[in-house]
Formats: sequence, structure tokens, C-alpha cells
Amino acid sequence: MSVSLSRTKIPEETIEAGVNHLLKLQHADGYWWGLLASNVCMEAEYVLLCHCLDCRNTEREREIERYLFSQQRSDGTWAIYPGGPGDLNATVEAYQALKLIGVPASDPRMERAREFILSRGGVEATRVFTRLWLALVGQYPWDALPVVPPEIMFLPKWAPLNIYDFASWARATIVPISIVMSRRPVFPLPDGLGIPELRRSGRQAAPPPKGGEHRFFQALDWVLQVYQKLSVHPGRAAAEKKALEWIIERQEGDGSWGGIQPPWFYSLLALKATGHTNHPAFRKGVEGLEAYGVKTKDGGWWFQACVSPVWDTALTVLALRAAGLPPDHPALVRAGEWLCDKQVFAPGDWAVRRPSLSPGGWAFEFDNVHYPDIDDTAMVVLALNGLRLPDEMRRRRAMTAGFRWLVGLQSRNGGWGAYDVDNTRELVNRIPFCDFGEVIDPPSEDVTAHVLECFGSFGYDDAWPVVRRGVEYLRRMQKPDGSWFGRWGVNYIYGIGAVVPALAAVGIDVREAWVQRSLDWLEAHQNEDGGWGEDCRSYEDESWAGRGESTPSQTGWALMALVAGGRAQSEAARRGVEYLRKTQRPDGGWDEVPYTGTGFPRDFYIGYHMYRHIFPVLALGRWRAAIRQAER
Ligand code: R01
Repeated sequence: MSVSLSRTKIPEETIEAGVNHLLKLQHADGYWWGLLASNVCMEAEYVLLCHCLDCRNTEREREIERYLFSQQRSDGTWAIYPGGPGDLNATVEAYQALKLIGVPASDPRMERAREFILSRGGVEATRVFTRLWLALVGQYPWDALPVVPPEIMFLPKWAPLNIYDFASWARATIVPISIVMSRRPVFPLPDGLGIPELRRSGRQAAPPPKGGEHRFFQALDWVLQVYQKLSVHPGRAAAEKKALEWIIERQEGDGSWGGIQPPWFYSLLALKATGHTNHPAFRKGVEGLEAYGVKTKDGGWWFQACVSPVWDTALTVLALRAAGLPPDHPALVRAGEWLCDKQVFAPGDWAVRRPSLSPGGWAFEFDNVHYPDIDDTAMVVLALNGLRLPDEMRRRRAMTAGFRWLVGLQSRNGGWGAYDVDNTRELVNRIPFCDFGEVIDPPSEDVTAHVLECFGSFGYDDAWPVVRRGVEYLRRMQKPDGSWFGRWGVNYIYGIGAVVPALAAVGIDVREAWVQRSLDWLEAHQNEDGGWGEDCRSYEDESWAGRGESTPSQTGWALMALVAGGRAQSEAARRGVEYLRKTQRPDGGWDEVPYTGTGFPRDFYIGYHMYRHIFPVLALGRWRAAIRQAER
């Protein structure tokens, strides 16, 4: 019965070349680290930041000018992902930065940008963050921005709108912003370098901010505006002091805050606005910026929103193991030891909601001890579980602490968020200030799946209530069409690619119809070329679900789901494998232009440069193992 007449052809050379390519990319200390691309708001804000902090650098501005123009679309706009439509915020910010750098408004490239901006409502129609940067350089009235007062620091942990109701990334952003907003500093631009030409004539009123229609919050904002205008602010000094101390306590070893750009830039501005430019934290923060910059071959420079070494290392270890490297391969041993070194044994903000839980998580970045995250911890523990290190006791202790930390952070609904437990209070979405990105961190399908896959690798199944509640959460979250949403990767292909392997890992019978429907969905969305792709537009337009040019990472995710769901021998899987084989570069890597990572659906996308090399190898490795198993 098990005699197959024709054995499946396995592209051994593709896998081997992919493995060798990954091995070549390993850094001497044992980690993998690919670039993290986002959008030009990073560089534009960097230019404005340097202006505000009085540390402009002509050479750097030349490099940024070159980079910004290299990213401009033919219609004169800037998008927030490759191939995306012109984005008003990004285009306004890039335009202002270029003016400050010295590009005249009469430059045809500026003219086309300006036309787009005005056609879309001008600066008045931009998000709060964009207008905040313009206010800092005197190009927008502070009065017209929604207020976040530093007194927010006085709200106790249980009160609505206290800072721990915000997602970690939003919390670390609004605390410094509250100081900046209370001081309202203006760092005037040199004459003629502002952007009055981007303002629609006085008739145009500011549009109501997204989610700001709520009456109560309008009234609250009015009260805060009036309070802001008073000449005495009882409690303001104490609130500001509290916010400053909160910030200074949270600076990371690399000088960043939270390892991400917004808290970093706003914390430096808060220190500047309060006269702390001689504080060691200020100097360290400014000096650290260099490490997130990237020089391009053609003389450009760009700034990474964040850095991903822990994430890239865990995923690469998984790929190399799946592709057949032994658990004690020297490269994997070095990676495993490096990962153990990166474990965070200090309480972070997560401990506010789980004060008696022992630490033991991993962060995404080199340095981010205040914000270890659940996604990284799940992937690192999963990766460590497949290794054998010279110090096995250390590996076991690391996995145990990480595992327990994950268990302790399961949310009430059975799922896991990225940084915190039960960070689900929708109220913060209503603050007029919050018109960009996600400001809460509720459980997501993909993070939950990664945690379950991790638990499953130790042999736990749904007899354990922790796993059972996680599976029930995933089952509840399945879309009517059988797919799962991708919160941190684009989009349903990422969701399915995470969930199906997780269900298989915890012993769910993946032959059941509800699981198989997600595989039918994948097969229905396979491209002609055998690959899979999904455009960032899928987050705003359902007609783009599962649709887009094929990419190596998304093809990898789809293939991983098919394999885990029992369809390794399907024609769809075979065609996916063939797509990966024929698109591989001679050096064993793959090319990928579209962004397949998600920071915030609709507002912020991430191009992870390692994904294109990792996921094909991970998927091909798992596929080969399944084929060998089936044809044994
Ligand atoms: C941002 C911003 O720039 C930003 C940068 C990075 C992230 C969050 C989490 C993870 C880790 C990776 C990157 N994992 C949970 C996902 C793994 C795939 C998010 C945002 C912009 C505006 C604001 C990020 Br306000 C705050 C941050």
C-alpha cells in the first residue's frame, strides 16, 4: 500500500544552497541580523530631530536627500510600502525634510509632491504625529493638536486611560510626548525653509481625527486645551518629573528607548525641551542613533525603525534545523549560546500586570530589557528546544524560564498578545491623539499560534487547559472563509502559515474540516507561477486577501501550512516547491521586493530582509521531511 510508483522529486540542491547561504550570513557572535525597512517618515523625522537637537550634519543630509529621492514614486509621492499608493503623511514629512535640507520648492520633484499633498487636504489632513513634527519646527500651531497631558502619569494602574492601558509601543511613545506637548517647544526653521505652501487656505478646518468623534473625548480635549492655556498648572511640575523619571529609567543599553524609533526620538525631544541636554541619557541617546542607520551603495542613508537580531536568529535556527542540520552543529551551538545570553531576567513593563511572575522572556532587539515580547520568546524557546548545547543545563533553564513566562502571560480570552497580558481596553482608541497605528495589544492569532507551536514541541497537547484555551481562541478567530488574520505578517497567508503548524504541533487532528478549509483557501489563492503573495492592501480591501505578486516568504508560509495540514504531497505544494526552486538566486538566497511584515495594519509595514532567505529554507526543509516520511 505504501509503495509509491513515482517518488516525489526533491530539490536537494536548492535546500543545500539555501542552508549554505544562511550559514554565510551568520555574524561572528552567533546571531543573524537582517535589515528592517519601513518608510521615509524615519529619515524625514531624523532630519527634523537633528534640527531640533541642534546636531545637523551636512554630509548626512546629503545622504538622506539622495535616499529620499531614490524612494520617491514617479507621481512625486512617497508610499509606506513598495508598490503602495502615495501616502499623505510620508509625503508631507519627506517634503518638509527636503526643504530643510535645501531643496527648493521650485524643484519639479517637489512640485509634484506638493500637488498631491494639496489635492489630499494639505497638512491639516495629516495624522497627529506629522502635525506634531511640524509644530516642533513652527509650521503648525500647537493649539490645533489634541492634548496628552503629563498628568496622565498620576492615573493609577486600574484607572481607565492609565499608561498601562496602552500597548507597550504606544506607552513608550506617549509618555515623552506628554512632556513635549506640555512644553510646546518651537525650533524655528531658517527663513524660507518652512512649508506654508502645503497649507490649504484658511477656509479648510482640520478634519475630525479618526476615532475622535466621541463627544466625551472632544469635551475632555477642550478642557485639557483650556487647562494648557492657564498660566499656573498645579501638579504639572510633579507630573513632568514623574514622566521624566519614567523615561530615564527605561533607556536601553544601546541608547534607544524600547528599541524603536518613535519613543527614542520623542524621549530625546522631551529631554531637550526640559533642558536636560547635559544629562548622560541625552548624550547616550544621540550617540546610539548611528547604530540604526544604514548606508546604501549609491551614497544614501536610511534609518531602521527597529532592529531584529533575536527574531532573525530564532527563525534561522528553526530553518536550519528543519533543513537537516544536526542539533549540535557548530553554527547552531553558537546561535543557541548567543540566544541564551540574550534572555531577559529583569521585570519589565509586563510585570505591572503580572507582578509575581518570574522573568524569562526575550526581546526582538539586541537591547530591550524593559520590553521582552511573547512572539520572540515563543520562537526562541522553540528554537532552543531543537538544539544541543555544550551546557545543556543552561539551555534547559533558559527554556523553562521562557516557557513559564509564556504561560503566565496568557490572556483571559485564551490567546496571547505581543507584549502584555489582557491589554484589550478599547477606550484608548477613542483619544483624539490616537489616530495612527494600533494603541492596544490584544491577543493575536499569529502570536498565539507561535506560543502553541512552542508548547507543542515539548509534547503538550489540548489535554492541558492552557493549550486547550489557546486552541479554542484560534478556532473562534477563524474567518468565515477558513482563513486566519495576520497581525504581524501580511496577512491571511501569514495567519494560516502560523496557525496550521501550531494546531498540528499541539496534536489537533488537522484532517478535521475546519482546518482543511484554510488549506482550501490557500490552494484557491495560489498564483499561476506556483507561488503565493499577498499585498498590504489586503488590510483595507478584502478583494486583496490572498492576492499579490508571489514572494519567497509568503510562499514559504503557505507551504508550511500545507505540509502541517497533511498536504505535502499535493499538486499545490509541489508547485510551490517548484516556484522556490526556480526563483532561487545562484548564491542560494532569494529576492523579495514587497513588504511582508506588519507593524500596524493599514499604517505601518515592515520589510524584513531575512524573511526571503529564511522561510523558503524552513518550508522546503519541512516539506522534504514530510515527503520522506510519507514515502518511506
Ligand atoms: C512604531 C514603529 O516604528 C514600530 C517599529 C517596530 C514594531 C513591534 C513588534 C515586533 C515583534 C516587531 C516590530 N513581534 C511582535 C513581531 C514579530 C514579527 C512596531 C512599531 C511606529 C509608531 C508608533 C515592532 Br506610535 C510606535 C512604533
